[in-house]
Amino acid sequence: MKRALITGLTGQDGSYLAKFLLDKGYKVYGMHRRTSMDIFERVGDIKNRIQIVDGDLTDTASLIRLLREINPDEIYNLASQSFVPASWTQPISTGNITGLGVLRILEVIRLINPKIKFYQASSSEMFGKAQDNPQTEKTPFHPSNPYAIAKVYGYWITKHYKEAYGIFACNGILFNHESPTRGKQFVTRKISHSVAKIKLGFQECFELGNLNAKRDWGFAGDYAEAMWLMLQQDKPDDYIIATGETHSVREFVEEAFNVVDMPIMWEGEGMNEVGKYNGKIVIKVNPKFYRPVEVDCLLGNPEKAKRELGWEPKTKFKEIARMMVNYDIKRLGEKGLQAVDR
Ligand code: NAP
Ligand code: F7E
Repeated sequence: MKRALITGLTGQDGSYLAKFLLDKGYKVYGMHRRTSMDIFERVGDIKNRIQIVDGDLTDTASLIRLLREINPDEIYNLASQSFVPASWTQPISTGNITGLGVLRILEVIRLINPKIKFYQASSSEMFGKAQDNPQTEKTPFHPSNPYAIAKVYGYWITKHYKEAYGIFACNGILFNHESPTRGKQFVTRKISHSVAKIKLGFQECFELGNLNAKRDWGFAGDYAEAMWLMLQQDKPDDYIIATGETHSVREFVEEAFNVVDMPIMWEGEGMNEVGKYNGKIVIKVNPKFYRPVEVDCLLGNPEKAKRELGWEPKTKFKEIARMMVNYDIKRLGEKGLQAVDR
């Protein structure tokens, strides 16, 4: 039985990957940092089949202990401070977790067992003000926020440990991927949750930032398989994981409202733009949600992953919006606003 250690178990991707690896017959260890509340909602259904272990990417001693105790065959490093706006308000901890955290694990692998295979959750945010369109594995990085800059460090230190010490280390350069369990701060889930609240009469209107930003949005459930495939190849390499389609925040809003049969009309411009349904304002723009530097458009070319890993995205844009809105409607209906709107 192969053993895999996942950092970031409690996050969106951690839960999808844990389920995927359990289905493949792995013994799964999920790293969890101490929190004051129970945060295992995403892994509730598989919690009893996973070994939950304590550790923190900022605490090298905890990583040494874990690698000695578990001696995993594979490590998937999904833990990070992953919310871009928080990387401006907490730039140093973002650099420490998202950037230096990668080095800590790699160094512990090198010292304890350099045969452990390592997956690093790299990000399309590294392309930032993108130099090519679509972006490929050869596109130069131009990161535009402290999160992306920390990810660039993580990317290069992963490559360096492969080149310098022969560690089987891969970067998955994943474009945005969403799901019903996406954090509610991220734009797609903020929209699906708000649309559900409006549809059920809990709320009248919600606010967004830049409606024109474009992202290549895929489904997190499809992307977990790509992470695993990278570590099953003969040689370690880096891969773009994307859908090859880009859509604006505005399109996601329209699609989410279409799911509940509430077609939106846009009126006005810039900060004064509003979205209306049946003459009533349901969306406003608030400059509070604008970023000091925006990444305007990301679009990935997943050809290499298709060719070499045999991986392809299965879930289309409209299906993702439908899945998310329907999930939020069901959850709000069953649990009520107070239970879910924390
Ligand atoms: P997420 O939902 O924000 O989950 C992040 C995870 O990291 C959580 O389990 C969190 O624990 C954990 N974590 C944060 N700081 C930690 C620390 N100091 N020590 C140990 N664990 C820590 O992120 P996600 O969407 O699943 O993304 C997974 C990874 O892929 C992240 O590295 C992200 O940057 C990267 N990525 C994501 C996307 C995307 O579109 N989702 C795209 C490209 C790359 P708590 O639950 O305790 O906070
Ligand atoms: O923003 C715009 C915002 O926060 C997407 C992380 O998983 O993917 C994610 O980073 C876009 C941006 O994700 C609001 O300005 C408009 O252009 O959902 P997001 P992100 O910043 O793209 C990458 C690949 C990662 O690696 C990250 O870890 O939407 N936007 N209005 C808004 N965004 C938010 N959050 N809230 C708004 O109200």
